[in-house]
Amino acid sequence: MENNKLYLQQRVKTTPISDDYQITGQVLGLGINGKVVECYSLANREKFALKVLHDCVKARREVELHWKVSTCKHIVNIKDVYENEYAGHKCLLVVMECMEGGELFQRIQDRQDGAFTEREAAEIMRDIAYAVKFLHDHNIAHRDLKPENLLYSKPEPFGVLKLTDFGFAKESQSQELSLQTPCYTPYYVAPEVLGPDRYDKSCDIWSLGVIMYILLCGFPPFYSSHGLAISPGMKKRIRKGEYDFPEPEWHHVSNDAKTLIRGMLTIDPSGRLTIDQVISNRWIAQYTAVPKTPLYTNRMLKEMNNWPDVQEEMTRSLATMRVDYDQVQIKNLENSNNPLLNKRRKKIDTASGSASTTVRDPSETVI
Ligand code: I85
Repeated sequence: MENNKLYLQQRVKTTPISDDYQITGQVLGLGINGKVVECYSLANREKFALKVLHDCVKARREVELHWKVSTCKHIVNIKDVYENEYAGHKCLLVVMECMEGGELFQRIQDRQDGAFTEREAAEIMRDIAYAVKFLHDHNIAHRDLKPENLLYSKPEPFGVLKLTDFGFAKESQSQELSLQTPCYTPYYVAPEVLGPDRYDKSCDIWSLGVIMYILLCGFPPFYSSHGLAISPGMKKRIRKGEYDFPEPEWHHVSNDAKTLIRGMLTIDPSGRLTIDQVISNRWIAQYTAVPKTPLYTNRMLKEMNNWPDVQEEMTRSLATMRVDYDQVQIKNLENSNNPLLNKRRKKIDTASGSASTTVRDPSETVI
């Protein structure tokens, strides 16, 4: 943690951003945490996107985590970060590569020449899964994987698909635990102590499942037919994992694709696929062998004039999921009644600081 802070402080510029960039009034997007506007490098007139955040702990965390993973090909790259006073407020100004191709589903909807195919969907899923693997390998859960955070770097037919917005990203506890609590040997660690890490990451896998479902048919797996966003009935269906693959849209979609979706849309987070299992699934790993079955997706997206509702709904269910999973974690840690862990706790209480409760060789620690 200390190292990360140092890393961020070292690279945040405190000089005025106007020394290096010209900020135009053009708004590219509105996030919950800040506005994204267009700017140009004074050095070479190159266009960039600038995200303006209120300088606070949450904003620092967003920038820190985003910066850490911004070397990934499928994650929007951070170019510079400034800490400037702006309109009387301390702000963090994040200069990013400008994604000029717009949002993923807008691009699919705008498609003119022929139908979007299952193979194309598989390639897109592989790209998103790569970004998620990069994050999870760095012990970071994104927790806000949704269509509007998936952008193309250049307009059709070019561009690379990238993930953005780390406003809800969370570093897994596992690494910190190993640094801060060196008193657990692997034998005494209750599974739920290792649990939180998995729950945060499994939230991303659920989202991947929802995105894959929409890619293959153009509508989400859980949707209230009467058009009202998140009804009690829909919430119940999500909790029970009740969705299907309706005809005619799903008729020609491969069983491999449906099986993969089921693995990601599993209610029990501990039974859900991990990102490594997703990446090695043959529909993803061998996407070039996936049939070029034409899909209903672009037609459905065009006809459905309630895309904002779909987005809003996904935003809300992600919020619910983050809250639910956080509660599960707190509960698990406090209520943990594993006999071995209790014994260990007693031992720590009575002999705190003694050599027997300390892992001397850090390589022994698995968490
Ligand atoms: N470029 N969620 C929706 C945008 N380049 N956008 C959002 N959180 C972020 C906006 C609201 C994502 O962190 C967002 C964030 C960062 C970006 C971002 C980053 C880099 C862009 C909130 C564009 C763009 C640029 C030129 C043209 C076009 C889009 O958004 C378009 F094609 F749409 F015309």
